[in-house]
Amino acid sequence: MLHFNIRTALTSAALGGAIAVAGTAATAVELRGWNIHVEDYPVSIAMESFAAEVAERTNGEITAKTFHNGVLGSQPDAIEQIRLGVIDFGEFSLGPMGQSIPETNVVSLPFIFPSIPDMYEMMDGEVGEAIGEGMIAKGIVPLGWYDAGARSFYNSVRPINTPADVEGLKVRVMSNDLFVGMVEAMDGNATPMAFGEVYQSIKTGVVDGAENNPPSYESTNHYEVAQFYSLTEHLIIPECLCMSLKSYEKLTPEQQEIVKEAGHTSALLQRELWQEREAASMETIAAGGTTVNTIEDKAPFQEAMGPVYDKFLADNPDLTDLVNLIRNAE
Ligand code: BDP
Repeated sequence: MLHFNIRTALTSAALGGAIAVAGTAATAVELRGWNIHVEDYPVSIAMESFAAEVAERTNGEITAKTFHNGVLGSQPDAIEQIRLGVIDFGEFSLGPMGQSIPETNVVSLPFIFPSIPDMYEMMDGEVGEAIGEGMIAKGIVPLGWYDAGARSFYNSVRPINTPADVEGLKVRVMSNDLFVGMVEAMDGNATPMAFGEVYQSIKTGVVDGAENNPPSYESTNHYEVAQFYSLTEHLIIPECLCMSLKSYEKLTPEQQEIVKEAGHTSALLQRELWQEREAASMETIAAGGTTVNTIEDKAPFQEAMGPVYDKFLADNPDLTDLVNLIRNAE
């Protein structure tokens, strides 16, 4: 199953359809969507296809307009706004969600997924269900899990081959204490910062670098200012096309079904587009003069993450089973 079984979780959240149905059937609804990426990014194209399917299948009763390029605000702010229903839908990394939805943090633990295919499989199964329930409890309904590949470090100072190479580097991280801990575990200096500020901050030396997947490193032009890209692949964080529970509840059951199905289809498209863009981004990066290095032995990085796991499990004992479910998966 590609996407989370929303019906089960919604029933257990005692929402039912009753409140939603009353009076909304014939009203035209215009949904506002948040997206941080540029318009030709795989996420953005998939969001447009989601909107097109929804409009077509509801005969224009629901239209969905996506605001690309982060014009509706930073990701941490947008996560709060979608919970409040100020924004109706959006595409989020589960990374910054961890500050308000603890369950999402399990996929922000460094090296938790052995590979990207494993991530897909687990997000499409029990792990995705558990995380989705946590999200719904906080007012966000997942419609489809999107791919964001693996994140690696880049900086303007030196290639990273071992955790010791991170020592002393000023590294921008997404807004989540887990990522601060991750960089500090290698004696780097972590700076949480909005995505949109990173280019200028690297350029002016406020930070030495950051970490991200190839399409984001490329589409933001970070590769022009931080020319060492070291393929640590330390984070495989899935992303989510999601809807505000408040907005979702205003739809009729039929409309909810359409929105879920369109979310599912858009995720299939996004995953395909992602593969293509990742390859294209690596080519652009290489042509732009970046020095890319692979990491022969990732074990020292994985070992360095011991304290990050210890702290996380000590702070969130109730998530131990979920962490183990991922770690022990065959
Ligand atoms: C990208 C994610 C985006 C994040 C960004 C970041 O797709 O949602 O905002 O990384 O590093 O890969 O902030």
